[in-house]
Amino acid sequence: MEDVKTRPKTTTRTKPERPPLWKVILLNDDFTPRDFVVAVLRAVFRMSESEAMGVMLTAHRKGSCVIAVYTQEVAETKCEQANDWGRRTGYPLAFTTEKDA
Ligand code: TYC
Repeated sequence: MEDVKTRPKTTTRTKPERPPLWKVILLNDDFTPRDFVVAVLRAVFRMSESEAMGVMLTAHRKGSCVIAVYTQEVAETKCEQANDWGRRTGYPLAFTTEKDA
């Protein structure tokens, strides 16, 4: 019985790294109708009417507005979808992505 060896438990746990986040940014322009910007924000970014209105007005007044942060792939996909809406209608509506600090 004295010979029974127990192995010390040496499990090392490494915390999974959080994936870096990317911002999706709405850029102002002088031509896209406000209602259209709101409609795109609602459809692509699932915003309520009042959220979309707030974001649109911030971009309109300040030149740009951060909409949300996602993992890089989601940010890029949403940004592309939103830019497609503008392209299809001929408005210069533009969204861009940027790595979060
Ligand atoms: N500035 C546009 C106008 O006056 C409206 C607008 C707001 C366009 C925000 C783009 O990201 C934007 N019709």
